[in-house]
Amino acid sequence: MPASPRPLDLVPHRRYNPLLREWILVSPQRTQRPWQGETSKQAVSAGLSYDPSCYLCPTNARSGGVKNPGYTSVYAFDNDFPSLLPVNTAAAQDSGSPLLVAEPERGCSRVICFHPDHSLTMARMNVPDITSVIDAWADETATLGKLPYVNHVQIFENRGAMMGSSNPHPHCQIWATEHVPNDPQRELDAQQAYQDEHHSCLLCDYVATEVARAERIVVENELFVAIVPYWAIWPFETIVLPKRHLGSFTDLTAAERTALAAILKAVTTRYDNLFEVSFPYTMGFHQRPTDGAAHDSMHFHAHFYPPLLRSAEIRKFMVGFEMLGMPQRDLTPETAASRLRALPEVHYADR
Ligand code: H2U
Ligand code: ZN
Repeated sequence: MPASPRPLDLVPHRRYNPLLREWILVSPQRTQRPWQGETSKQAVSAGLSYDPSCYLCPTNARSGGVKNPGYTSVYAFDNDFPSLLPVNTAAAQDSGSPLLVAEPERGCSRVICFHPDHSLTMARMNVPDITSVIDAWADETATLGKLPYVNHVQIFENRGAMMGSSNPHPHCQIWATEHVPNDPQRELDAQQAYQDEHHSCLLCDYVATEVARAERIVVENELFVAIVPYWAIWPFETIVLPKRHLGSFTDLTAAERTALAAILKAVTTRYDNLFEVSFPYTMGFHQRPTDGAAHDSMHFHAHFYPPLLRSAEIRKFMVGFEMLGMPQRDLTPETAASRLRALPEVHYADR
């Protein structure tokens, strides 16, 4: 006799990621053991507002010798160790083999300090100060996007040593490139294909679906929503989406900038509250390329990719089957969302 179907939170299954057009494996039966509720509380240190040895603090010298100004708000500078250069003299070479292909790539790298206070994180900053960072992201997108050799502006933050951040001072990086990088290009192609087939926007339709069902929403306000995607890979991954269809930082109204700041603070606060530690993550924004084409099907969004799974020490590794086969998760996105949603809005250090 065939087994009767069991709910998805009990049995292994595949879920489809429509943005990358790939499958992920979900094995929720592995988490049927009761949740241990470990939080690995770390003593909240007072934190230095100014660290004389930090190369990002105001008035300090950076490693290349340039001195930072005594900045009082957001401060942006050209990365002293850029991954891309505006002038690229690498000649496109004929290697003589179709299997040995290389080409030049131009661009530039910037660093943005969010705030002069060394001890802050996005979760501990106030909404007006985060809004100033969003204003800077919009200005950088516009300025870099106008450069003739820049066609895509990737803004990202590595937070915490576990994610490779070189310094706790609140900051992010921008890599502006001549070509659209792989994942943004895959997402653009998927959104265009969906638009062609359904005559509507993939992520507008996704927001409507998730808002109606509510089970994967972490937090929302009038203009933005944060969701653990149905196809999330990282245990507590989220996607942050504007409810209105817009394609770039440069499209955000003043009200949307404030609403985005509030959502970023709300998401990062819940992350910190989950294990009562400063939660590591890589986050970044996907926006319309700056190549001059309309890219109307592009729906602006942020991805948060945090590695922690069960405590401040126990992280998810992308190894083995993930490296050789496909992404896999145990905890269902629905469980992750309900755990994040249930956490207090107020940061644990302020309680
Ligand atoms: P990460 O923490 O994500 O690594 O970003 C810090 C960036 O700051 C890194 O790309 C740059 C590094 O090259 N940097 C400078 O431009 N000047 C310095 O004096 C040190 C670090
Ligand atoms: Zn600092």
